Amino acid sequence: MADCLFCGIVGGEIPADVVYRDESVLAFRDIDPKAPVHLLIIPRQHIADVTELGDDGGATIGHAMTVARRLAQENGVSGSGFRIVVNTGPDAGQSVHHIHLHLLGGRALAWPPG
Ligand code: DGP
Repeated sequence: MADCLFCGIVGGEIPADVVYRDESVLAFRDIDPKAPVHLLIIPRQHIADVTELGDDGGATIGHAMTVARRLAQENGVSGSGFRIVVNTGPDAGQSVHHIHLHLLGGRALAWPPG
């Protein structure tokens, strides 16, 4: 989608530190990390947020979750623990309207989040 930052990363027009890619998802390091490990996992397809997920959207997100599990292992946080966050809409502070999983780990994470 035009004017979508993460579509620009998918298309290669915007540089990113990509750590994983396959036919349906891409994962890259967050530009403003909130934890020692802070990765974003996104579908290649433009979906704005969870409210825009279609009936078949669960498969894409399920796959993204599997990729997150693998990246948690590869980044050494699988045993210590990690958090997967999907901010949705204004009250959650979503700033990029292309659905993404945050994978956060490498430090103790407070609960509840702010
Ligand atoms: P959210 O607030 O949930 O929509 O998260 C958006 C995240 O995207 C935020 O943690 C910062 C990250 N981000 C914003 N712009 C860029 C960028 O150009 N490159 C990368 N790698 N991350 C970005």
